[in-house]
Order: sequence, then C-alpha cells, then structure tokens
Amino acid sequence: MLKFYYNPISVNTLRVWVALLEKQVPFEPILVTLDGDQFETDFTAVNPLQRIPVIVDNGFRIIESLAILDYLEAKYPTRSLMPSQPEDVAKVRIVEMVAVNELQPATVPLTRSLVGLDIDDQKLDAAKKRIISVMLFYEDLLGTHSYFIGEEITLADIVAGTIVPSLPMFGFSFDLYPRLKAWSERLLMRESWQQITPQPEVMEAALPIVRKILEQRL
Ligand SMILES: N[C@@H](CCC(=O)N[C@@H](CS)C(=O)NCC(=O)O)C(=O)O
Repeated sequence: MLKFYYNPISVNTLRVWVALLEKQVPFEPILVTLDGDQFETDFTAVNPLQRIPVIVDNGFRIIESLAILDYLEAKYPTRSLMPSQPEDVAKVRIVEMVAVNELQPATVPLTRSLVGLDIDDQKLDAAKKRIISVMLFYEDLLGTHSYFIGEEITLADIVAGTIVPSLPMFGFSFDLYPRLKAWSERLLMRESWQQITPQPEVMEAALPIVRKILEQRL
C-alpha cells in the first residue's frame, strides 16, 4: 500500500492528504512528529532532505508536494484533479505557484509572530500586504464559479484551499472577499477537508514544535 509520511499541521502535507482522499487512493499514514524525528537516520533514509510530505508507492519514493500531486494525477487519473484545456492547465499552475511562492512564504513572518519569535515590523507589514494582494488576485480569478476551474475541484483548489482557510488565524477577514469566503466555506464542507483540518487544540499543542522549526530554519 502507498505510504504517506505526514503531519496534520504541515501545510505541505495537507495538500497531498486532500488529493489522496479526493482520489480515494488507499494509503498507510506514517506520522512524522517533526519534533526532531525528521533528522533521525530512519527518516533521513526516506528523505535525505529531512522534510515531509513523502510518499512511497510500490517502492518508488517521491518528495516535494507538487511533484507528489503530479505523480498522483498521472498514476491515479480517476477521479481527475487536472483540467485538459490549455488555458485551464495554465490557470491551475498559476494558482498553485502563487500559493506556494507568494502566499505560503508570506505566512512565515506572521507565524513567527504567532509563536512569539522576533520579527521586524516592516517584514510583518510587507507580508500582510502580500497576502492581501493574493486574496484580491484569487477573488478575481474565482469569478462566478464554484471552484477555480468551473464547477469541479482541481489541484488549484487543493493547493490554495489548504492555506487560504487558515488566514483568519492570522487576523485576516474574508468580509471584503465574498467569493473567496464562499469558496473557502465550500471546501471546508467537503469530507476530505473535514478529515484533514486540524482541531484548534491540535494547532495549539503544535505551537512549540512550529516555533522550534522556525528557529532552526536557515
Ligand atoms: N517544498 C517542500 C517543502 C516541505 C517542507 O518544508 N515541509 C516541512 C513541513 S510543512 C518540513 O518537513 N519541515 C521540517 C523541518 O523544517 O525540519 C514541499 O512542498 O514538499
């Protein structure tokens, strides 16, 4: 059975977890606590870069969440999470890359502040502005559809949708973004999101681990 190395508070993990659930691919979950076990020999043998997520499918090891999503789509094409029209393929990639390259890094200064680590006010302001730009961009891109690409969920919704719903935790409100709000609520109602969304007490308990990871980051 496919092995899935995960942690419920890891955003990079959540996108893979939702994809596995949406595709109904059976898997064996293997918890990596991130409390130092990522540096141990056993896990380093699984991923020399000492990060999650990782999947091992029929002995084939894949690291990097976006590579895993591409693999799952190619290997388990039903149900499909990728559109076929060239414009839609581009749109999915744009949403994914904006989430990973713009939104996710901008949450790091806010997370540092949340866990009580030092952070420059200027960096904090710049991060908040970046997040608002992404929210506006997504609001516009959603248009009148239920999901980024029409009425069916795709990898765009999975990648952005495992970050955006947590923005209120950092003090952002969806009041000025009604489409983003409706989309986020729509995702949170799906069975897959209900399974992967950590309970507040899980998040609370994880804060010291998050703090330690951020302290160790280059
Ligand atoms: N680009 C990688 C990032 C993976 C990553 O940074 N994972 C974090 C958890 S969200 C991790 O394993 N951190 C362990 C550490 O920094 O020691 C991906 O998309 O899979």
